[in-house]
Amino acid sequence: MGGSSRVGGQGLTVAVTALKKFTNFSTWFDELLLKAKIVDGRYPVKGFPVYMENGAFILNRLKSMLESLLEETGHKPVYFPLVTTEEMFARETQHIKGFQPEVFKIEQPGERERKLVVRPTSETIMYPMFKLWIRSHADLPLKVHQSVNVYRYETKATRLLYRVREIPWNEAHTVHETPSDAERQVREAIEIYSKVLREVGISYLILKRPDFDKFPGASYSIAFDAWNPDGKVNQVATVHNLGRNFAKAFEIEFERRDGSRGHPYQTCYGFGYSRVLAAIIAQHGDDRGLVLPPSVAPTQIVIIPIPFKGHEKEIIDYCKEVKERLESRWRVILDDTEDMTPGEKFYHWEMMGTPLRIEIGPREVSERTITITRRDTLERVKVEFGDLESSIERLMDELARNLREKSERMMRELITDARSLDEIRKILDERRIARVEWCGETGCADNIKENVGGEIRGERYDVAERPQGTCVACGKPAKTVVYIARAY
Ligand code: PR8
Repeated sequence: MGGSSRVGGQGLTVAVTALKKFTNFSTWFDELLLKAKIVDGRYPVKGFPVYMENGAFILNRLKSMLESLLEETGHKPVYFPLVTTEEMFARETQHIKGFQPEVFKIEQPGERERKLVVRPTSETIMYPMFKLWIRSHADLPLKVHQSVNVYRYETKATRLLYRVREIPWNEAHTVHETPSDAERQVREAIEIYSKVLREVGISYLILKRPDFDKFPGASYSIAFDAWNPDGKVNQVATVHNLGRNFAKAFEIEFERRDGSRGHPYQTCYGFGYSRVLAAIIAQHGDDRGLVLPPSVAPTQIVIIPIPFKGHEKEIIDYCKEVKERLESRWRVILDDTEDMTPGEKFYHWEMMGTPLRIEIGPREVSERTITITRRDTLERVKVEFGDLESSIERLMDELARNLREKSERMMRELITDARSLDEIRKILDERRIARVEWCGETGCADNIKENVGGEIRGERYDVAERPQGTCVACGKPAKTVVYIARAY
């Protein structure tokens, strides 16, 4: 999010917060997932949802958008195995401590004692191979990525898309000569993730997690926390600086330019596809259903003929002509089925979040015009056939920008300053995010967590915010400005 440090939360736009997603998020969200063919949660294994045609389509779009940015910046694609041994998995002490309770294990046939660990993330799977691949500075930087599923036996309540046990993500892992190379890589990763999220209009805070909440084995962790209508932030991606912790545990060594030997510096970062999908639905959707940014919409334009007795053929012919002109650039459907009225079709495609709807009746045919309705504002505009492409392009851009700006506004409005635990509690109860000053002590963080039902998510990474006063919990001089929210 941009560099604002205003005191927000002076009352959310009333018209906006009257939306169903703000008053009854779970029901709204769950109904929409099924109706819009995103995901079906009725599969009989908990935490393993079934992605339906539109959900799978959007995941694939996110994947190709992210992967092309990763590959443009020199990340090579790899595919590592799903499993490792318990011995390898236990190499890095903090890492095993963090993940032990969450791993799925496979008992090897005939060898009851030895089990295979199913990846909850791939550090312990990739790094033994990095040890073999890296010899000297000439092999660095090493930058690889893969889009795969990882598996975590989540102990917190599972939730469709937000907290699943089969997690579709992209993970990238890098190795560098110097600490400043690793720092630079952290910034590059943040930039890549920001670009993809901008493409889909998602707003978030980039937060440096407090030490007690960093990734197991990392030196520090940066997270993207997206706002959600129910007030629980949605961590859509994280970037971790691993320092040399894993390099030491996995004995990765290289020969430096001056001939000496040492351990390299590592980073890793993950982008949760299903959580980004959840954020797209939750941040942009409205009472009529999905509102999809053009970059990921399975259907970007739907053409709906408005039948008129005696003009059927010319209307359909004109619809086809329009479709032909558009389909080389956009994903277009001509909905000429006869089992639904135009009104029912409008309702259906609004539910599906299709960015633009074109209606064609006898008037459009005779005038050679096109009537276009935007999904986000439901505004209708009439354009000339000759201006078709440029008008569509402009409307798509405006729609994408409007979604992004509306979401950014909401992010700013949700942040509210608090000066006491009571104030924090009140802010969280109103489904907002509290900004407070904190002394940095874990005791105070625990105190806050116990008393307000939300947790310290961290301090801003992209904006320097200096504390002016005292810790919200103990009253001693504050060391940092942090954000507190409930989370998925
Ligand atoms: C790492 N190692 O593992 P991370 N449901 C949905 N999405 C999830 C879930 C879940 N249960 N758990 C995590 N994610 C590092 C970085 C390699 C890659 C998504 O980091 O544990 C979240 O968006 O922070 C999370 O930010 C991301 O995976 C990375 O997971």
